[in-house]
Amino acid sequence: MHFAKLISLGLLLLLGDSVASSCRKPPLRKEWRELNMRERRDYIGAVRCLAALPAITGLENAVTHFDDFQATHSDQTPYIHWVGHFALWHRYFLATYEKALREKCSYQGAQPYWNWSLDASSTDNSSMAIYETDIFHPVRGFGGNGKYTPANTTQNPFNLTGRTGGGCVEDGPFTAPGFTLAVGNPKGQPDCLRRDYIPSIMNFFSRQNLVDHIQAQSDYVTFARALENIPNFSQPNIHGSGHFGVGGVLGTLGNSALSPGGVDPLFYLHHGNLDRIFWEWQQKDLPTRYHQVGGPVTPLDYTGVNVTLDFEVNIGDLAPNATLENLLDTEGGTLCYSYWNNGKGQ
Ligand SMILES: [Cu+2]
Repeated sequence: MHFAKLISLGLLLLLGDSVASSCRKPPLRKEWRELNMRERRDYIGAVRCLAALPAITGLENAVTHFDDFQATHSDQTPYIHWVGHFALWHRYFLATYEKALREKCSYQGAQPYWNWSLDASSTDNSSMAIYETDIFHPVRGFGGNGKYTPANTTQNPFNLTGRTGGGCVEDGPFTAPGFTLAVGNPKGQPDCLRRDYIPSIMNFFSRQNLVDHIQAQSDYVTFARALENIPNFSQPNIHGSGHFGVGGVLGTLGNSALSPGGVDPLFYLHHGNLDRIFWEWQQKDLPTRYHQVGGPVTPLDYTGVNVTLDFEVNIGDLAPNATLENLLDTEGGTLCYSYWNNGKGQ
């Protein structure tokens, strides 16, 4: 009697568990500096592996599977920024990249993020300290800046000042010719990864007070709008921090030909932090924030049609379309990851 009861209880538990979610043991994302040296090596090795696999999408100029992701982002760029689905499109894109690293390149860990607010100077916009952390270390991170290269007005349409680089990244794991980017360049002439640090943007756009302001928003629509702010360099927006603070004008992340930035391997750590900020905001009221979206379907059209829970995002051949509702829960089955120590770090 007792035994039979135990068995049926066990069956019920098993059943309940499998119905509740198909996401078991979600990879736990950490800040880059929380990874030990072996974990960092594994992650960088997996990115290099992705960049050695052949392209599968057939998108223009894509040669490697790493290019596939860059080409998908470039293709979709006109539809996925300053819209209600900005955060969820990028969440899906990033999770698909994480999945590719794990499934195609035997990576065992989670997608790391770069919490730039930890390093931004709160008083000195010209401080270079943010670039002197392990993120940009040649061995413990992703390598550093390119050599200073002048830019003309066509290349610098926003007339950004304070550029410090623009040439090929010279050290670390992503230098040419071992690592090159085919998308956005003439066929058969892949370019090196370039960086063009602009410290004033990096420090000004990454500060914790901006993140606090965004996370204090009471609903999805105001949160999403605060997250992107306006496409104007006179006002800080945290999305612009990594893009233009690292990519500047001639760098891969800031390159306006690949608007709003090509895909430096650091793109995924920068967007990882935006997703962590979004995830943390969701945790404050999960019952509501697992089921709430809004904001414009068309970029910057704040009085027009809003996205709804059944709105589908598309990342081309990288993964099937997904509804926004399915992307709100990072452990709901369509997605399966979470954040280590509630995204709070050590
Ligand atoms: Cu984007």
